[in-house]
Amino acid sequence: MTIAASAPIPTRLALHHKGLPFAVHPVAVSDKATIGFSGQNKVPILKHDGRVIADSWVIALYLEKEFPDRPSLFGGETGATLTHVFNVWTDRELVPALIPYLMREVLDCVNEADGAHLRGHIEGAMKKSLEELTAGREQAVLTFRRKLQPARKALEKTAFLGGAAPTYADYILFGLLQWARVTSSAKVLEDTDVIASWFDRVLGLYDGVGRKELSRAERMKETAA
Ligand SMILES: N[C@@H](CCC(=O)N[C@@H](CS)C(=O)NCC(=O)O)C(=O)O
Repeated sequence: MTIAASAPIPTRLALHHKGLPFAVHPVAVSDKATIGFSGQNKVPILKHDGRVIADSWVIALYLEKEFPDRPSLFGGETGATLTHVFNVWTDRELVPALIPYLMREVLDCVNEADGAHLRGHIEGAMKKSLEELTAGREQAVLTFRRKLQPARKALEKTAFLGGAAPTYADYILFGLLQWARVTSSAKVLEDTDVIASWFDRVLGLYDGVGRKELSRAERMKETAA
């Protein structure tokens, strides 16, 4: 099983959850030739048994169907339906809320071609220039934290969004916050936030695969040393 990805965090955690071996092939966001075989232009893309599956949500459904005897990603059909709602909510509400806060630093982490590609993509989607988006970043992070309130309420009661153990919903939200951790040294969550404790728990899952990915601050420290 292989995945082509630049930031395929929920997909990677889903594969660990299922206990499946896999290899990751990183692809630059502007490099559309390499992923042309998939018939679309985004990552992650999963290759398994001669099949090619794109879109993280479609991949999660595929893994659940193909590997029903492995730990469930959703906890049944009702769980799958609710997780889909959570996935759409995260994509439509949380991602655009976080982008103004992070985008300037995200662009620092990529090469010129990817930077130009991402800038065009984000400015088109958000209908604002990067400079306008960045000007509102301090307000944006407050809005983002407020939007996390449903997850915060749930995590006051349970260790994971999935309950006592993690499910795919945890990986969806973790993916967004891990993207922030890796690309930005800005503080997305307050230390006392119950979501910060949950995030730390998810960083430690599967022998700490999340934690092994260096944060922006850790990378900067290594470069300075
Ligand atoms: N809904 C899709 C979104 C995929 C997506 O936006 N992927 C980003 C990287 S995380 C990408 O490939 N961006 C390249 C581009 O937009 O050209 C999914 O969850 O897989």
